[in-house]
Amino acid sequence: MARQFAHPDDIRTRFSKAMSEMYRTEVPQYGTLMELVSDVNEATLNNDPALQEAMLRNGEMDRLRVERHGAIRLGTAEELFNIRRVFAIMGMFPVGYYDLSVAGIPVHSTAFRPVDDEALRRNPFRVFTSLLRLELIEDEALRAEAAEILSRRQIFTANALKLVEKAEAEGGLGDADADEFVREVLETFRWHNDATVTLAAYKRLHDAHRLIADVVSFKGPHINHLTPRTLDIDAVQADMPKRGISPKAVIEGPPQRKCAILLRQTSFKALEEKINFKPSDDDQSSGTHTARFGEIEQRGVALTRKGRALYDQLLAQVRDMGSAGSAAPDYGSRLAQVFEAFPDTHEQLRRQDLAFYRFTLSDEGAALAAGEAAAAAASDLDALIARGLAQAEPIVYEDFLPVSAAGIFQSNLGGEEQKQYAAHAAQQAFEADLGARVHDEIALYEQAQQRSIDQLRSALRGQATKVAA
Ligand code: OOG
Ligand code: NI
Repeated sequence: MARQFAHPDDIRTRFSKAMSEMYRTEVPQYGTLMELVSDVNEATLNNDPALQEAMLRNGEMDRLRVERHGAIRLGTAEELFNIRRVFAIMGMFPVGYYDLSVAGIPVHSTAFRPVDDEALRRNPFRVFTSLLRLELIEDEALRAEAAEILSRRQIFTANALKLVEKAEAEGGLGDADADEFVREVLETFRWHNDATVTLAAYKRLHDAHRLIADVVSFKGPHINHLTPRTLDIDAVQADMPKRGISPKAVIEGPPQRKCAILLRQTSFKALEEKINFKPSDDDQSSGTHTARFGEIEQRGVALTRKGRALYDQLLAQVRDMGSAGSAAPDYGSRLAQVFEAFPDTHEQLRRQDLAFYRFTLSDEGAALAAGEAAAAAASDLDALIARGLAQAEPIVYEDFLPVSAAGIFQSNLGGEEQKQYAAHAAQQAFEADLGARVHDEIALYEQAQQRSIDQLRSALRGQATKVAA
């Protein structure tokens, strides 16, 4: 007889809830932000019945309340390998490869998240996970010192690793084990005021790059932010100061539009932490470190490869104009102006193959008589939509954007930090460390869209063969 296992989606929800509770006690501004986002979301839905209806229809309303992402930065290949095993138990898999070295940040990253429709609908919790690239530290002695410090730490509790092995061997975790797993894994993400290095060592690492100090000096990869999803990022950004939060000046990503695309994000510095460094004879042992910050995001429709290419091209154009000096209009105006070239109705986005949609039968479509259903099953999607027999719902973008992520990293690292690293993506090396290939995010959206088309056609064929009552 099959054993009863806790469902991975359920373990993920328990974990994401535990993480949110922990972060709320560690970073009080996170609690304030959650209240603001929830107020703005409620007001947005009340003012926009069509949005409310669409979200109810898509099953998006339930997930909105629990939706958030976090981020961690790891130090070694072994840590990355094991975090993949941990996340797999919660139904989270590596999606996408992000090379942040192009933006002067010595990491490369993936996002662990659910991949299938149902799991995403239940709880799309994601963790943006970066791996430090020690090979980008120029100073050989410092590189060796960092590697040596990292090799001595164990970021998982012995119990967490034991439960991972058990889950892998048996195919899942029972309910009590799942609870224990959540408690044990939470320890990996916890903040520690005690550094594992002396203040002098911290300073050396910090001088090489702030991020290197953040990864190497502590016992574990503390969760550095937890981001709720808002339905109106401009409203939240505007209201933040009223609640004592000061966001970075610029919202990353596309401009405000009628049809939201991809992802818009903004962040704020949350805390300067007091740190107890390892005592040493010639240095004091107390100091500070800024690790944790806050962030909000608004998600829009996922783009096809063609749509994404257009997005990247327009964003590059905005940035190039900026380097034209003081004659150039400010960033917000440039962004709005350049993005006028990006179609802004769902009809155009769909017909020009710029964005992904989930196709469903309308009530009229579902009520077609057998003969008409047979004809409808064979006709093309545009025709079905034009006749009101089917509708196209935007597929939400579930991933991240490298240029935006770089902006978020930069803002909490202190802004000015800009080391020049030669751009070099190393996806194969990353995957070797991870012990798995990362999913191609665009292929996942393509498949989701295709599944919906297949389901729609097969529903119509089913209707066609129904004997009239
Ligand atoms: C991750 C920054 C990237 C996002 O939402 O783009 C990120 C980090 O600072 O570790 O979280
Ligand atoms: Ni983030």
